[in-house]
Amino acid sequence: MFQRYFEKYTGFLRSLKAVYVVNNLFNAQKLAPNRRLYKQYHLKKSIFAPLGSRDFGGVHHPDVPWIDRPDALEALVQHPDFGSFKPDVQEKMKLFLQNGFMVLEGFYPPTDTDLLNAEVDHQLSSGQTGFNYTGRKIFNFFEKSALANERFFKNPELLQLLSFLLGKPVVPFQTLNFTHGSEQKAHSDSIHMTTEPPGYLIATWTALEDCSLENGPLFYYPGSHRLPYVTTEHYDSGNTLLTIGDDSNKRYEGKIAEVIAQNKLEKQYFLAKRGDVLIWHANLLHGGSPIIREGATRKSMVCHYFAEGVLCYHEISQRPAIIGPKLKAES
Ligand SMILES: O=C(O)CCC(=O)C(=O)O
Repeated sequence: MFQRYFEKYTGFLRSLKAVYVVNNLFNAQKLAPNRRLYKQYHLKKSIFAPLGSRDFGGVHHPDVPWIDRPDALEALVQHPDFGSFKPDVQEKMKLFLQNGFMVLEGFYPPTDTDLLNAEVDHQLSSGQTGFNYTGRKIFNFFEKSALANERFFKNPELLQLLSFLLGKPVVPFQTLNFTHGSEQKAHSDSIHMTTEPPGYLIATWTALEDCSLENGPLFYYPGSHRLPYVTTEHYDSGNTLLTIGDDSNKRYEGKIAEVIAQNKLEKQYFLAKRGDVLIWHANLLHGGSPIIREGATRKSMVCHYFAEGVLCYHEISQRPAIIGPKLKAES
């Protein structure tokens, strides 16, 4: 109930770390597995307290995801399960190491995307679902739609591929549905969904209608996933002991704009066809382009997955991620 209200709330309370601590206490059971992880990562603090990259003192656990290691390509082709993927997917995985993303063209047939669009429209118009505080995102639609949950979020073929890429089983964490482009500035998901060790997040972006340069397509910077992770330690977040800096996210986006300019990164647009699925690396810089044609829709769905057994938190809002048992893969 509180959670539902807070999803839409944009005011001052969002900046108070104490509010998240209270929410953590309400979710004590879901946070309990973190006790073991805090010990493992030598974190000497309560599992209910705020949590951020600063707590790790700049020293990361040596478990680097296998796709980010220098010998990744060799390890990939020699992996005993590599041969179980179709040849075209194998080639895409090799490019994933280099680019930080891959596209599965026409992964979903039009019947699936039509059904999901109809469910989103129906639930929006009947008030069963709505946009969160951003005004653009329908948060965790999978909780209200068996189709979104089973066919899209927990699609067995995707779960297998994502788990293979991360080298650990994935834990489905959250979904975001869009009816219009996000127009979100370039960012890496790792600032919003962070892991220790870093890099144990992966995401899918599914086109539920065709994209063009006019309806705010997704964009990304190939290869940017190899740059160092940017955390609140790398820009002036405005965070204090008790509060999250008011415009921490805006300042972060400013920092990322600098990183893009310094590294002369080249932007590419994802002019997706309905049913295409893009998979991106935790640290790939990406965002949503401006909507050129006023009112143009751009229906899409984003799914985020953590790896099992790592510590998950939210670096911008400095709090542990709450991963409910019902969010876990059913298998
Ligand atoms: O779909 C978009 O426009 C961007 C989505 C995005 O950046 C995200 O979910 O992290």
